[in-house]
Amino acid sequence: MKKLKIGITCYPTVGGSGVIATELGKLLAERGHEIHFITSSMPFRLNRMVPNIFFHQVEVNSYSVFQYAPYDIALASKMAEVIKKENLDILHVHYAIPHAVCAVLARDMAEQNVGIVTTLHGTDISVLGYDSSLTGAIRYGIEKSDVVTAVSDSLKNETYQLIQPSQTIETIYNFVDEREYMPSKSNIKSYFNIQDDEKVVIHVSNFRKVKHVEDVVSSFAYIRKEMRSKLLLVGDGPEMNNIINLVDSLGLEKDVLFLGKQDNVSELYSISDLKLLLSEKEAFGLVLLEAMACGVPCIGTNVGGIPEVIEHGQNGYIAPLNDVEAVACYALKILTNTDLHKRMRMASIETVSQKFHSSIIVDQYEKLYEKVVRPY
Ligand code: GMT
Repeated sequence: MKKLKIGITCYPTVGGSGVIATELGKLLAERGHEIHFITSSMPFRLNRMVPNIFFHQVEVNSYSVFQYAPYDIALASKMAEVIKKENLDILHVHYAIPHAVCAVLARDMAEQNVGIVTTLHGTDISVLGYDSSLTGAIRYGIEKSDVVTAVSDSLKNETYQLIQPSQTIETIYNFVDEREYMPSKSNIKSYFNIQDDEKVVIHVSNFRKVKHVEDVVSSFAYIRKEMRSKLLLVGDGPEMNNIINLVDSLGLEKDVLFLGKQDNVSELYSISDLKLLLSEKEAFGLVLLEAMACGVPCIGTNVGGIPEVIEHGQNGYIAPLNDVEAVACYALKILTNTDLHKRMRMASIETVSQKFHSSIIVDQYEKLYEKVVRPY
């Protein structure tokens, strides 16, 4: 296809939507497109020099007349500047609010025919969509975009129900870079003093309330009663204190390892036997895909897009929300049966390569771009 000039906006700090936006930009650049990140800081996954990738920083100044610094206006102005200066074909924004609305404003300001692609990631609908002060703006951003995608069918349907836009939404699933997330034999169990005969359960998140990390710990308490095992908790966030208290009150201090934020999560997956994601809201669950790509079967809740990633009984299990006993039961089934674990491990790797392979997903985005590139 024709090589395009594509602007990408996302929240550049830690978070699944920023990861997807950045990884997509990197893969598109490898395919020869020119990528312009327009963000408030360098996206954290843009940690090495990549040809064809440029970074335009949005500077938000604070003046005493403003009660709040005007990020949205600064972003729209920067987008308009980049659209004109670089002659962008496409502006692909991740997360509806305020990015889709800023893109529409920027297109007007630049008076240029740039195509706008908006990708919905989850909380932009499942949390902000319930705020009546924002629904009108979300609907506007969606309807004025040329193309809108959602990261799962579940999020697409929730958007139709909640926002009721007169715009078609296409599901394009998330992906991982298979060169980074793959099964590996590296054995770093000894770094954490984990014995070879101990099973390792892992949870990775931003420790927000919606992630129900307390359910992960409670399920692990059941597992720990039945077998020698360790729980790795990776990440940090507002619920951390409550989780530390829960671990103490259950007497699990020796068996729960708090690892904080980590860059090389794939190494941690290489020593993990099982992943738990027990959220009450989850549009997709990118961390599931990362684990599965490394050959780690997952148990997740019957929520949002999780059942589109975990095939119950094939590459893991789906449990009802809040049902920690059911989670523990499924976990013990996987951890005590070597054949089942092996089968689920292989199925996990296959799911990632058949249904979510980065080349399939990037092809889908390229097709959409082709559809919306406007003649000048
Ligand atoms: O999970 C979070 O709280 C972060 C959030 C984000 O905006 O980065 O993640 C959302 O987007 C990810 C990438 O598409 C999805 O994998 C997550 O499921 C989604 N989070 C929620 O829906 C809660």
